[in-house]
Amino acid sequence: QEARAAEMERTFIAIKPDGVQRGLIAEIISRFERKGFKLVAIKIVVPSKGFAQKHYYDLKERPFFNGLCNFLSSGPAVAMVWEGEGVIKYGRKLIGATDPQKSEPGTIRGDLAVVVGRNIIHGSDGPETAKDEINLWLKPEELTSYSNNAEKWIY
Ligand code: FUP
Repeated sequence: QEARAAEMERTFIAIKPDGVQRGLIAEIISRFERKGFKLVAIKIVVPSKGFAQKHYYDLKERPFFNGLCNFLSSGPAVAMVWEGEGVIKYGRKLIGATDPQKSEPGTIRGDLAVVVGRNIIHGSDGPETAKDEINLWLKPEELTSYSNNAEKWIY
């Protein structure tokens, strides 16, 4: 059990300021939790503009970059690390397509958001970005590793 937990995949998930202001924290956490993924880190932070620019560095040439960084730094966000088999890819599935007009019903963005500039949640798009984003948002001591009773039924 311990050995398995140690090698389990992790992803970075953030509830953006719009999700927090709209009271969707519990709704979003609930979807990951009910699926069978495990929350191993969580905190609420107001990202600075500079921090938002670091987070979205890969998009720095895009026309919406400045607005996007202003938005991410406009209020409290919830930074989380979720753990589980396939959590990076399946987490993206739970979240849905970037543009909520194109996200399927049943997904977080499909059910809860309307426009791309206010799409309420972020999720790492691959193993490398997951590692980078976890390191950017969280200190090593903020990450936990634990077993729970559910996982012997999930796996
Ligand atoms: P995603 O990984 O689904 O969050 O999508 P991207 O990394 O491509 O985009 C990051 C954020 O930029 C999106 F969440 C919203 C914003 N964005 C826009 O505002 N306009 C666009 O055309 C594309 C993305």
